[in-house]
Amino acid sequence: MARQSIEIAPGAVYYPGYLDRAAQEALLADVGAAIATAPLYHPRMPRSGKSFSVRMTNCGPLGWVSDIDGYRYQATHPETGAPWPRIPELLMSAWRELSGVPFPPEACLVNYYAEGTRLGLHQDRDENELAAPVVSLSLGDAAIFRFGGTKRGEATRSVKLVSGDAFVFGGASRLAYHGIDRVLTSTSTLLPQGGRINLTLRRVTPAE
Ligand code: MD6
Ligand code: FE
Repeated sequence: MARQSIEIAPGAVYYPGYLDRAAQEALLADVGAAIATAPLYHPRMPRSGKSFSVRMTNCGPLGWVSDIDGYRYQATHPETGAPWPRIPELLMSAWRELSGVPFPPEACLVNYYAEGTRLGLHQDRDENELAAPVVSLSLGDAAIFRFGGTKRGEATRSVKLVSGDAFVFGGASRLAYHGIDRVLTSTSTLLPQGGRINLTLRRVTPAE
């Protein structure tokens, strides 16, 4: 299918409306099943131990976790001790279509934003395969996504991400700072409870 894509910065490509409503519903059902086995929880910040306002879980052989000891990838859920569920096939096919790399992702971080939650400006740099982009998909309420340069303090711009949008962060933008300033409540009917889900697919270990 021909898809609209907008290069926001070198290597940072935005695909508005990547998933149609039926695909969003199918993906939401898969993500709901994953959350039923790997419940959303509030990670804690390194050092301070303060909770993130966003709740998280993961799918895939590895999952990103954060606690008082730091950020890392691990194979099991920090609260249940169980392996993370598989990455849904719809996400694997999005990765094949959008990532531009011939190897599979290993982690899918699931972020859930209830009303009033946000995610501070950060880099995704806990992966050891920076040749692979991070592929992001959004479901539910719209959000204001802030995107900057690879150094803190560089100019930023904002993009409104709505349900079904994809965003690929690779190349010169792989280590760009980004975050979610706010969620625009009641702007989508996809999630019965409201709020926003963001899914980010990552390759964690070196591919070769
Ligand atoms: C979010 N996204 O959209 C947060 N990270 O809720 C991210 O932190 C992110 O969208 C790396 C690459 C793409 C992203
Ligand atoms: Fe990120």
